[in-house]
Amino acid sequence: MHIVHNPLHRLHQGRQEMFRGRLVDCHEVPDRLDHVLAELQRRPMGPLHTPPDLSATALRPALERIHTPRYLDFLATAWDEWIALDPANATLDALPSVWPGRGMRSDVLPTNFAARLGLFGFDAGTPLTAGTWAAACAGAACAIAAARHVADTAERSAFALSRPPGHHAGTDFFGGYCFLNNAALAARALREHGFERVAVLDVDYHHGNGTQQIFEARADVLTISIHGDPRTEYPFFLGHADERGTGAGEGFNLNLPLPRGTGFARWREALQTGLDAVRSFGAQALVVPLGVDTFEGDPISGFTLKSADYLQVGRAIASAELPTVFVFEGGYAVAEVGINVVNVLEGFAS
Ligand code: SP5
Ligand code: ZN
Repeated sequence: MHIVHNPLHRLHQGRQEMFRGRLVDCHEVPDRLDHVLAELQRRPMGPLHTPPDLSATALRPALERIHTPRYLDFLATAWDEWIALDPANATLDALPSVWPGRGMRSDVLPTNFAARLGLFGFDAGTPLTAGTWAAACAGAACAIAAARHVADTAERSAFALSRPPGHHAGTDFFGGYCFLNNAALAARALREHGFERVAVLDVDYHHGNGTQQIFEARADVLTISIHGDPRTEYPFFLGHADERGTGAGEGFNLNLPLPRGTGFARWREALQTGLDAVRSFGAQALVVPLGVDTFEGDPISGFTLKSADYLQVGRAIASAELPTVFVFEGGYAVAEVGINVVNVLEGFAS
């Protein structure tokens, strides 16, 4: 398997996120990725690569295929604007605290920075830091490089080991620890490199709301997400079973919400339902936003998968027999995240 990792990921290092009226330490920490790298050194799945050009400038045309220019412009300059407000802000992260609620406007771009932060960000749990933009661009470059490798070579699988994660980020919003939608960028790259129909099968604990929003009106990308029921689980406001896509995309989104407490037997059935949909759709390539926050020990999630189960997850995904791009997403039991991710890859390769 071709593995592309983000050497700049540590530049994104949030300090705190809002939880129940307090700022608590961030769950999405750089050590997560380094645990996966360490496990890949113990159990190599293939050579490690880094994309030759990680710069925002090189990436901009590819990013604009998924994200809006005004959103990208905001992200690119946000940190400079934040410290221009007050030099003391250099030791703080930027978190939104005001949002355009229903009946208010998001078409007019405010001059005020806090207002723009809330216009583009949908939660107070996703700190924007000094290195966020550079890290997110490099991570997106990894996802695109992984997709191109699968499209351009005989090797049929790749893993983009990048952070920050991406599946909560939409065309023009960040949230859920995500800024650029790496999996959507990979799907788009596959579409542009010869695959007419691409499926995204999101196995992260949380609904992939950004990916759904990006592709909801399209028939060429089938989006599927298996996740905690949004009635009780983040991101709460999308991910219900009755969301089937819109317009030309009607019938090309499948949500498989499961109750908090769901174990592997039931989760595995949902995965099979997803894989059946991938097959009926006639997908020619597959993108798997790979979160392992379905793990029993995850501090912010509610499913009970065990480490050994992830070998079976990998095997089941391989049964689709498709060119496959895995993209790293969530998983916050830091000590086990490497074992769980590499178990999926090993099960897939076996
Ligand atoms: C990519 C991904 O998995 N994003 C998940 C974002 C979840 N954000 C909200 C989590 C709030 C949980 N806070 C629990 C704190 C317990 N100490
Ligand atoms: Zn998640």
